[in-house]
Amino acid sequence: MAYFENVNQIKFEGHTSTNPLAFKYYNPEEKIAGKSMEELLRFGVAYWHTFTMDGSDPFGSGNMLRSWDKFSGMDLAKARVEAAFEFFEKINVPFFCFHDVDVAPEGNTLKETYENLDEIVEMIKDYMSTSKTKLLWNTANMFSHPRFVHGAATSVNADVFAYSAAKVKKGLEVAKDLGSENYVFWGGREGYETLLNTNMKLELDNLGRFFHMAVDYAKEIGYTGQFLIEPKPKEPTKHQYDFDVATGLAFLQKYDLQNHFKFNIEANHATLAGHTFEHELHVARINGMLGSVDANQGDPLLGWDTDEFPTDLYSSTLAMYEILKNGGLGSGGLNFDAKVRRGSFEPEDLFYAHIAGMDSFAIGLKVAQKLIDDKVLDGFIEERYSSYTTGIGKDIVEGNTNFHKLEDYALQLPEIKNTSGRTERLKSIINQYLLSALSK
Ligand code: XUL
Ligand code: CO
Repeated sequence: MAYFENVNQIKFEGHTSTNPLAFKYYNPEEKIAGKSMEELLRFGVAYWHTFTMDGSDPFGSGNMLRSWDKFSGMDLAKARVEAAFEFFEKINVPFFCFHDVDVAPEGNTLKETYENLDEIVEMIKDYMSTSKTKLLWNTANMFSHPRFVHGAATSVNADVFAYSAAKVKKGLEVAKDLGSENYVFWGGREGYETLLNTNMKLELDNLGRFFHMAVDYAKEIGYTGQFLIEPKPKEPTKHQYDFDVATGLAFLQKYDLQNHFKFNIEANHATLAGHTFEHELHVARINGMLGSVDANQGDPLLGWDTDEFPTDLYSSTLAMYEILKNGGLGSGGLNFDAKVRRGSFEPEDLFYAHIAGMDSFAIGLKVAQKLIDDKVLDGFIEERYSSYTTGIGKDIVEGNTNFHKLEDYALQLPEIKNTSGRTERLKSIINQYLLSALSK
């Protein structure tokens, strides 16, 4: 059965195409610095936003028109798998991602939940055997069910800690079974509402213990995918422990977990933390911790995680710049953790949204590669820091000086001269590069 019968295979038609169901910039085979766009961008579809999300918000009920919604229970779960693989093929993505509860309904007991999941995972495995679409990552949803009201691995309740461990144990088995390239931990309710009732030290120590047990279990079963932490500062919890990359990194270092994890960086989480997307990518990159990306964008006029499809070319360019500088994403990818707006409720909107996101990152990739080839920023930055390549600057970076010598040097300095940072000039160069890429 076809769930998207009005849509055929989405193809690349180039930037002059007026066909709404075609890529204008994303050409999977096109080579950028020797690698195909498909290999470099590694796009993924988020199962939850595309096949499970119904459009409901705190003020209104579900309104998405989804032909699989005529089913319920396990039949609905199976119909979603069929629809998902039809969608993956038509939009031509190499990856998808899911939470356990996105693909299979919870049963009345944990055992029943496992049985439901096993059945659907078998079906997914079957589809994957003939599909080019692979699993970028899976994860356990440990935030929706009321049992997680006080968190999962940081819950006040040891029974919830144990239940969460069981869910992640199962998730790692599923990851191994489906050949998932990564396993994600997003701490949905791993945080606190008020310090008046919170033992933060115990909660963080427990989170450290939980991650060590996950690392041990992956080793035990021979699962070799990359572990990823996805930072987010707030929502649903007022304060979340994995606030941003810097906070997450300090946590991993404190609990001696830094060699087992990297970060999955989401654009909208970065902006909620008061950072740009590229800031978070950069902090991860310079620490060797950039693992994967949840590609979306927020709305500067709204204060929450709006999870919009990414269409901001400035942001996609600076993001791709970081990713290229990182030498790519390794086993990671660009997962569209993004949902269509409530008003975009028709099934075709799922295609328009992904096309918009994929084209935006394809443009970002092209412009970023050109900025790197032409050493636009590298050249400027190299020159800006040139005082550290000779004389006293060289002594500083090579560790050949101390406060005594520096004081002697400062005392005999005539006049200190600084040069302009040229922010506006650099921004206008980026605009120039963006516009010239768009006209090709
Ligand atoms: C929530 C979010 C999650 C994670 C996976 O803000 O980003 O969907 O990506 O749990
Ligand atoms: Co996310």
